[in-house]
Amino acid sequence: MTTKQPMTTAAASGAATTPRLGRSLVPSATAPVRIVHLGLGAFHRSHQAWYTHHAGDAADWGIAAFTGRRPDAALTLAEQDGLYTVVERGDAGDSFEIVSSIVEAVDGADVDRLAALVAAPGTAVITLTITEAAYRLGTDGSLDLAAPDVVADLALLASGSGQPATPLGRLVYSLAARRATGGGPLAVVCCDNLSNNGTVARRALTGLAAAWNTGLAAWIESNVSFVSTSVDRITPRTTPADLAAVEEACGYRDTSPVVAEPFHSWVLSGDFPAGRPRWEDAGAAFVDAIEPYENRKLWLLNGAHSLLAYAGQLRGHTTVAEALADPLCRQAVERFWDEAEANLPAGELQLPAYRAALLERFGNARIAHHLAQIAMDGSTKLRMRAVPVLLAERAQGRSGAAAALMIAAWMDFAAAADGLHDPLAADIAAAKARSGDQRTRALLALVSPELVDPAAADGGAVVQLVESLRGTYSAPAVPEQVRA
Ligand code: CS2
Repeated sequence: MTTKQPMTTAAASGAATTPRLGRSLVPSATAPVRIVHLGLGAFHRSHQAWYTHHAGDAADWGIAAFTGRRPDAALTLAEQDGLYTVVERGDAGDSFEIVSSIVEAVDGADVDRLAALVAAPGTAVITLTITEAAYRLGTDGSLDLAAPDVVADLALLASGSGQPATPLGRLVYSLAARRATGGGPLAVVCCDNLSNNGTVARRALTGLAAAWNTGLAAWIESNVSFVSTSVDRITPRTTPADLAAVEEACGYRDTSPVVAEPFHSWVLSGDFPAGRPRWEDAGAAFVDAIEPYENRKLWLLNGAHSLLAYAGQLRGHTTVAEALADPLCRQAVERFWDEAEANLPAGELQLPAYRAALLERFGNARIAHHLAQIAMDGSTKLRMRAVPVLLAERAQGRSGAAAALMIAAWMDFAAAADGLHDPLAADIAAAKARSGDQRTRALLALVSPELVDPAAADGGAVVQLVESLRGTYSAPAVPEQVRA
C-alpha cells in the first residue's frame, strides 16, 4: 500500500479522535471558480476534477459542482471544504491522494446559484455528467419535447413561475442569465457516454432553448462551443469499507472518498473560447477527429459492460470481474468485440492492445464494479453500445449475432426485473405485456426504430434473430450463431 499524502499529525500521534478532512486540516489554496459542473457524483470526482487538480495551472481553475436529484453529495463534500480522497485501487494495492479542485459543492436545486455562476464572466467551461438518459433523446436522436419532465420544465420557463428541475432546463435557464449579463462565449463539455456527445448536448440544449425563447437559442448557437469528449475511468460505488480504509491509511476521516482504477483517459475535440485548464498535463489528449476514439470506448468498453451486466446477472453474478471469469460471458464479450473491431479503423486505435488492457481492467477483482449499477438505463445505453455495431454488421451482410445477443440478454433481464431503472420503464412494461415476436418487436422499437424498419432490406430479420437469442443465459450453452 502506498500513500501519496503524508500522514497527518493526528495519525502519527495516534490521537483518539480522528480529525475530519477539510482545508484547515490539509491547507490547500482555493482556486477561483472558472468551471461549473452539473452532475456531482463519483465519476466527476475521479475524472474531470482529478484532471483539473493535476493541471499545471490548477491554481487558476476552481470547480463549482452541482448535484443532480439529491443534495447529499454536495452537503457531505461542503463539510470538507470540497476536499476528498481519491483511492486509486490497483491489483497490487491502494494509493491515496487528496483532490482539491472542487471549491464549491452545491445542491442542484439551488438554481439561483447555478445561474449566478454560469453568468459570471470568469466562468469559461461548463462540464456535464448528467447521465445518458438525461439528454432526453427521442429515438430520432433529437430532444424529446414530449417527455413529461421536459414539458414541465418548458411550462415553468414560459410562465416564469418557478425554476426548472431537469439538468438541461436548469442549464438553459442559467445560459439565459449569461446572455442577459453579457458574460460572453464559453464551452460546454459533455462527459457522458454518448456518441457525438458534443453534438447531442448542442441539439438538446438548443432544442430546449428554441422551444422557450428563439433569441436564446440563436445566442447559444453563436456563443457556446460544444466540445465532444470520450471519458474513461472505472469508478465503482464507494462502500463503508472504503471510508475505513482511508481513515486507517491517512489518519483523517473522509465521508466522501472515491475509489477508481489506476487507468484514466480523456480525449477531447472542440474549441474553448474562454480558455481551459492544461488538462494535457494530466494526460488528456486533444484531437481533431474524435469519433473513432468514442466508438472504440463506447463499443469495446461500455458495450462489453452492458453485455456483462445483463448476461452476468442472469447467470447469477454480481460484479464485472465475476462475470468475466464465467467462460460463457467471456465468450460473448469476445464475440461482440470481434464484431465491433470489424467496424473500427485499424492502426492508430491499437485495438488488440486496447482489448488486452480491457481484459485486465475488467479482471481487477479489487474493484467491486456492480453489474446492477451498469444495468441501469439500458434502453438508452444499448442505442449507443449495441445498435451501431448490429446495423454495421448487417449492412455488410453479416448477422451481428453477438450485438443482437446483448439486446436479447437485456430483454431477458428486463423480463425478470421488477422496478426497472430506465427512462422508458413504462413503455418497456407495456411492451413486456405482449407475447412472442410482437413483444420482441415492441422492445426493439424502444431501443431503436431502425431495427424494426419494415423498409429495411432485411426488415423483420433482426426481430427473428433477437427472438431466437432470448433465453440464452438460462440455457446451458451459448447458441450456434454466437459461436465462431
Ligand atoms: C459503465 C460506465 O455504468 C456504465 O454504464 O459502462 O460507467 C463505465 O464504467 C465508464 O464509462 C468507464 O469509463
